[in-house]
Amino acid sequence: MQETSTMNRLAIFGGQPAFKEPLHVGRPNIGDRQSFEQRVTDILDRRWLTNGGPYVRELEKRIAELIGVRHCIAMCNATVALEIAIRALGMKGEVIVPSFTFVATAHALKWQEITPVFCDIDPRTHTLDPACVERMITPLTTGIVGVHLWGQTCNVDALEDIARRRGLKLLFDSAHAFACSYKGRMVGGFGAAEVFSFHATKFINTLEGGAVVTNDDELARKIRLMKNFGFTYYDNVDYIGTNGKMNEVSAAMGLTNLESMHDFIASNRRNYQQYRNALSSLPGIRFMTYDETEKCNYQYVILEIDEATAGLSRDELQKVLWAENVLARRYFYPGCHCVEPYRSYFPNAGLLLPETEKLTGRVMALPTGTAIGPDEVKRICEIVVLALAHGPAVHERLQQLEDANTPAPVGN
Ligand code: T4K
Repeated sequence: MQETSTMNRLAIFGGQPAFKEPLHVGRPNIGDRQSFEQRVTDILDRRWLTNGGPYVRELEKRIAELIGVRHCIAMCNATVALEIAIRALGMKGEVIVPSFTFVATAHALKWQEITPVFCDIDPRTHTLDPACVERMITPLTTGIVGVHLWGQTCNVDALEDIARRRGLKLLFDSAHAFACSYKGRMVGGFGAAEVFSFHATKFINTLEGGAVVTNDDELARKIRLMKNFGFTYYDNVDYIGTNGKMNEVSAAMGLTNLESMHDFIASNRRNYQQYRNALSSLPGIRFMTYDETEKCNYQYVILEIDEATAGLSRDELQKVLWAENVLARRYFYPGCHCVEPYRSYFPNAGLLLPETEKLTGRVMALPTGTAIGPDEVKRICEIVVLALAHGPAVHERLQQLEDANTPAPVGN
């Protein structure tokens, strides 16, 4: 009896939603406002707003020092940074890439008529499975784009070995892995180049932004030209280029946020540990864990829900959470191979992607970041525990709601 009344507190049974305001995955981390405002004032006073201004140059220098690379080229976002890096590396034909990533990774290739060849992942790390990469290589393959998803690094050694042996260019989409390390070295120094995202939702944001980092002097020179229309000097264009420049206000935000980087990591790590303590031993739940000897930004809290053991599917659990105003996300459902234009190009790609297909039905990202505190995490965990403890009743209730045509809202 008492059990049922507790269960009835869930919003899907008519209880008050746990939160008045929605809790998002991806609320921006924001550093010291006064420092940011001071920098914006400086920008306005200087009237130097973009085109390689002093804050952009300072940000590039700070990032290169932090990562330990020779070059950092700041850009307007990571998608354009990927496009430019791919082009500067001379990738063409086919490039091997995971399907289990944000669609921008695949689009950056297809945008320039390169075929993304989707490769399966290691279910433990959610990153490219090197054995699958090797099997996907054809005479048309020119490169590999690995993605360090959730700050979980790829098997860099194995991918570098394949790239060397097979004469392929290796680029990393490191959008999620700023301030993370692999074997004690900072992400950013691997492959031919790596690309960071500084989008609002990322660990360090520049509002919108991204960067290419590399130790290759010639590649860096090319990328610098390409992101500025190919200009080598006033009136002199030496190269085909585009506009990939970062502006000064974005750089000011980046510099401000970098100053709070350790506080952001501390908040993220505290949330991560709290979620992990409360949820990781639940039957049917697998919690994404990280090598504690490496650096990690803990920007994502990732669960996998095995319906057979948990008693609820990922989508059911997400509906329960959305009804409580906890907007957990199904990143990256349904996988790039299942969205256009790739679905039409490769209708049977799923047959070669069994781990990706399994994971896209199970994975869920929970709200974290500096906008979320221990009270919120505690309440979210209580909801998950309660829902899973009453799997059959929750399942039945969701079915009733659906039959009554009032499904709880759901998004990715
Ligand atoms: N490679 C990978 C592996 C990536 O994950 C991404 C981007 C890229 C490449 C490309 O990087 P960029 O070109 O964007 O630099 C979001 C972001 O838009 C996207 O940047 C990010 N990955 C992806 C993982 O997440 P959506 O479609 O989920 O965005 P949206 O609008 O639903 O935002 C997520 C949540 O964040 C919202 O529910 C609310 C919250 N939010 C968002 C913004 C923009 C805020 O609270 N404040 C904000 O200002 O893609």
